[in-house]
Amino acid sequence: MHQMTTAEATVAALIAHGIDAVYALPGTHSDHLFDALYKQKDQLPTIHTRHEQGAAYMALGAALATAKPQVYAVVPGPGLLNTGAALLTAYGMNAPVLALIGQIPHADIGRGVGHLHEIRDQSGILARLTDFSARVANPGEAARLVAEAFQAMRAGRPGPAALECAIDVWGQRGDVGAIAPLRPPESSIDEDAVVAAARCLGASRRPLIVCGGGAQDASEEVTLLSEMLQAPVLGYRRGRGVLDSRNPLSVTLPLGRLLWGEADVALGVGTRLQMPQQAWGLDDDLAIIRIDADPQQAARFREPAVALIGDAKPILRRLLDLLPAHNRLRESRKEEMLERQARMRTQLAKLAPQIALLEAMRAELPEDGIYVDEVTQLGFAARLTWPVYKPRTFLSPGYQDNLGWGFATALGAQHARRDVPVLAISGDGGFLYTANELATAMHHRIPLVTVVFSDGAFGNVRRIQEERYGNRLIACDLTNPDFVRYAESFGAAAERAGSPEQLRAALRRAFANRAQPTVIEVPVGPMPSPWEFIHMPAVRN
Ligand SMILES: Cc1ncc(C[n+]2csc(CCOP(=O)(O)OP(=O)(O)O)c2C)c(N)n1
Ligand SMILES: [Mg+2]
Repeated sequence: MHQMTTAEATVAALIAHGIDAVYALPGTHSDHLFDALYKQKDQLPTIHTRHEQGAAYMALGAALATAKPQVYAVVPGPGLLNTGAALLTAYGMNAPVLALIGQIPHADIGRGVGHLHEIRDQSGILARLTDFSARVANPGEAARLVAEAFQAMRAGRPGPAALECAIDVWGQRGDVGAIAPLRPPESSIDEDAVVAAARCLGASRRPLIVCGGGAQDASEEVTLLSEMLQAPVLGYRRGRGVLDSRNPLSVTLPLGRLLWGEADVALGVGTRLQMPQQAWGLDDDLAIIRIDADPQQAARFREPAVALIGDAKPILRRLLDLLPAHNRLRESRKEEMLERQARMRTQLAKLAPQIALLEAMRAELPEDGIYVDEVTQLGFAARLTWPVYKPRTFLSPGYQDNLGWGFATALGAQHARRDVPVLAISGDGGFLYTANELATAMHHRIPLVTVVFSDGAFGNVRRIQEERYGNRLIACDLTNPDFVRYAESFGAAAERAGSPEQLRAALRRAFANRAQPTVIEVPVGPMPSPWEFIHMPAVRN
């Protein structure tokens, strides 16, 4: 037993769980916590931002880039709500982000007295936003609750967790027992189900593998399985990079949809399988096998032929052991897939302006460099055409498609992964959501490279108004700052690039500069619509 404050015990528990940074914005409700962080600042640096959303997005980006849990700390009420979109996105992306949130004095919680930053039912709000949340009520339970939060972030379907603590409780001193992680829960593999999956896949004539974010740490296994089955692997936003894009069996939309239409067995790995099942259709000629950490998810649209519940990697390992005994002889689909990919590229060439800029960026971002996506014309096209060579190098916001997430998320990715370059792309609309965090990039010397495509509009919204609403344009034109001068005013490196060639040259300079963040503005015009390649009609029914 040690005598410690709640805050000291919490910080010691974070360190015991391997946390090496806390993304944070202080305030009076967390003064004791920040004092405890001060005392451990060599082991556990605090990275402060200029807005709470920046702290939460940075934790999210760090979690996505490292596959490890990350932590942010903010004041209650407005501080918490300022992190709301990031916490929601972390939930949607199953990202292990721990939110440490302040609270008003313990004795007044729930009384509606009007304390600074008081918010009605904060614990109820946290419980809606996460699958695990708790209030730390004394120093003795801090370490245990931190350990439970970390366990919950990894058990079953991963995701964020939240701990709140009252302003007076952070500073309370008391006896603190063991500060250590809990053992991960035992997981077992349903052997009968794996045999059934091996039989079904082994007998299939046209298998398809669909990957989501839950497959990111099973790249090797998916690659081997795809080879064994000669099965194409579809990844769209979160599943990109599980199978290297240079592999002819690696597909995105819209080729994936055609393959869905032809498949007799589809294996979903760590994916909601929402678009294929809801938009592309289901029929009795398609057997679905699911590998998912969440049993409810696996059966959401239709009871699958086989459900394998648990972590994808060990389940796929077992499947790879069993499959050879059941697998039919298969001819290589390499030539067929190369030919179909080439044909699809001709169709996608409709997106030529986006593709030329994306190719320029891909040519300069090293193979293991991390691309962080945004809800922009370039982003929509990147999801279809950007070649991804390694898992966790294509960070896209999943079904929240949360405009403005990108820059601060990329900042977190670059902070946590100093060893590789990180490239954030953004429209002029999305960038200004968190562009203030350029100050954070300067202060903490984070050499993120950002490309801002400025068309003076919420271009996506504008095109929809033009094409579908008789050109009645509303709330879509933007008055921009001079992005180069704006970035320079923070001390960042900045330049303007007027063509794909100029963008390449600017990026080469930017990636060579590890001392500073860089912003490159690329003025662009209206771009062709990507929707025919994304919102596609059913191919089965
Ligand atoms: C949080 C959030 N708010 C609003 C939207 C709706 N939305 C989707 S794209 C878009 C415009 C994006 O503009 P910009 O970043 O400039 O990219 P562009 O379309 O011009 O390439 C908007 C407002 C969204 N996806 N997320
Ligand atoms: Mg724009």
